[in-house]
Order: sequence, then C-alpha cells, then structure tokens
Amino acid sequence: MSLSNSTYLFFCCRRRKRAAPASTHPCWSHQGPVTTYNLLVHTRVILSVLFGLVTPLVNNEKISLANRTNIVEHCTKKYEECTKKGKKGLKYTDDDVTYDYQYPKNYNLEEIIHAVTHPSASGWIKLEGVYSEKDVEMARERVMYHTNTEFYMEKRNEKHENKDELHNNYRGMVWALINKGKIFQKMAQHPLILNISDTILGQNSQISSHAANTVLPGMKGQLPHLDYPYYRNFMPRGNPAVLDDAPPLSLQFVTLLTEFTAENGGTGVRPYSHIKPRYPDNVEDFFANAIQMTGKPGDVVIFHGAIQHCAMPNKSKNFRSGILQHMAPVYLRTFEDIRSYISDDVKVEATPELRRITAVDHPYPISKA
Ligand SMILES: O=C(O)CCC(=O)C(=O)O
Repeated sequence: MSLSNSTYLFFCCRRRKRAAPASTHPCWSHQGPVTTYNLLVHTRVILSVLFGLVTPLVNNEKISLANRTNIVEHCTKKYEECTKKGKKGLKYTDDDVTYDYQYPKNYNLEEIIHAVTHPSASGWIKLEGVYSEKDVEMARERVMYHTNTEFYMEKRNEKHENKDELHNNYRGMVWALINKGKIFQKMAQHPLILNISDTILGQNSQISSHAANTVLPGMKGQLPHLDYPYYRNFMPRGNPAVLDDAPPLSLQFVTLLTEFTAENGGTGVRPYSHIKPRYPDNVEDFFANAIQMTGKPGDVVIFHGAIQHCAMPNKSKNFRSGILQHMAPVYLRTFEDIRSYISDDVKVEATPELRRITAVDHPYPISKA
C-alpha cells in the first residue's frame, strides 16, 4: 500500500466447516489434473489414518474429507486450535483486528453502479486502497497459512525435477473464510462493499461464497468461466438467452492480497461479456478479447457475476493471491452453505452486519407444515 493511503479518510464503526470440494469449482480442473490430485489426496488420507494423524481431527464434526487432508498437511491438532489466537506461526491474532475502515480516495457509487450494471458499460471496475496495509498483511498471512504457501515456495526453490507434481499437491483455494479469522469477518463487512452490493443486488444482499485463490509461480491459470449462478448447467439448454437483460444475480469482489500483474496471473476478464451472459466455450476467443486486471495489495476489483473471467497463468517468481467475496441477492441460494457452516463462536460474536450478510436470521424458506 502506498504512503498516500495514510491520508485516506478513516472512520470507526463499532459495532467450520464444510469446504466445498475442489471439484465443485467450475474451473478447477485447469489448475491441475483433478484425478491425479484426488488419487494423491486419498492416498495421503489413508496413510494418515494408518499412522494415527487424523485421529484428533475426527472429533471435529462437520469437517469434510477434503478439508481434513488440508488440515493434516498444515496442522496436527484440532482445526480450531490451529486457527485460534496464539497459534505458533501466525504473527497476528484476532485481538489485532480493529473495526476501523479505510475508504478509497475517489469513491463514486454512481460510477461503480454504471460500470458494473449499465448495458453499455464494461462490467467491471477497480477501487484503489480499500483496505489498509495492516489488514491486507493479516489476511494474507492467514491465507498463506491455510495454503501452506511458504512451504511450497521453499520447495519450488529446491531443485525439483517434477514441478507439476508440486503444483498438483498445492491447494490454492481456501474456502469458508468467515470461520478462519476475524480479519476476514471484518473485511467481508466493509461498509463500502455492503453499500455497493445492496445497491446493485438489493437490500440484505448476502455472501454467497467467501474464499481465497492463490496461484504459485509456474502454475497454469483457470479455464474462463462465469460465476455462480450463471453456470451452463443451470440454464435452459435450448434458451441460452434466458438471462439477457435480467438484473445482476451476483457480484464478485476480488481483494488483492498481493500485487496483481499481467505476469503473475492477474485475473483475466472479457469486458462487456456480461451483457448477454454466455459460457465462454470458445477459449481462444476469450483470450483474444480478454484484458488483465492489475493493481496493488488492498485494491478491490468488482465485476458482474456474468462476466467471462479466469485466473491467468503465473509466469512470475512470486505467488499471487486474492480474496473472492461473491455476493448474491438474499432470495438466491448461496454457492457455499455459509448460513449453516458459520461456527457458533463466530455467530455469537457477530456484528449485526455480519449476521445480516451471512443471512443467519433470514427467515426463508418458511416451513408451513
Ligand atoms: O483468482 C482469480 O483471479 C479469479 C478466481 C475465479 O474467478 C474463481 O475462482 O472463480
């Protein structure tokens, strides 16, 4: 974050655990062969069970197999103990998180709404300096922790004959961030993000998915895709135009935790492609018309959920990481089951805003039985 950020307006406002399996992600397969990956994961689980490594984790209800393997890799204690205050290896604890927010210099709600929703606009916009350097550092540290990025970066520097294998073992996606530290809860309820989201998607818009994506040097990008709920399989097969001219059904807020550059895999987007939402089956055509988002840590890129986009290959020497806060109208089923997997301790301490965006008090569906 540049020094000029210190001149930004500050204001105060007081105010686990089922990870989606990687295979549910529309574009995961492009980041590494899933079959090989699954095989390795399952082998690792079996070995771990044999050696008793998983035993302490099994008591932790609701942790999926995919998540367990993740934990085994990073931590041999119960999940909560690994993420709680004071865990060795984490410099920042929940106590370091304060609810003071930073505003970008040139915040203009009308301009944002126009860029993302107007039928003649490109469908995306970047806001600079939405989060402070410290908030970004705290969030990045936790994402690095859950992905074990430091370990993989060190391995990369060793002479490694098969870098593909390294990449296949690496899980760049971290899900359910709400349960993984107060810093993510704070960032998710940035008043500015809620203001934009509620204005575009409707009052009481909710978090549909809250994840982070990290791409190691040398890793391939994703396949171009649209975000949930604009999945090919959800649309009537004979009528791909069904959502043309419909109001937006989701927004993606990408918080840059590292610099995003053309070289390190800054998100590729195809401007204007959201106007008539179509799945980018022609990958060459997508890349021929895509541009890349670049920016600094703390910037936020906002785009319409129906825009064609993807993480691009990382050809640099460092990793690239960002938080993906996917927002949806309150009447839509969310992508991640956040409402049911938000942990009790997070719920108890949640601010009214956090309760609202996780829809824990949302009364629907109603049981009339
Ligand atoms: O990490 C990125 O640049 C984009 C990620 C993305 O589009 C996704 O995971 O759906």
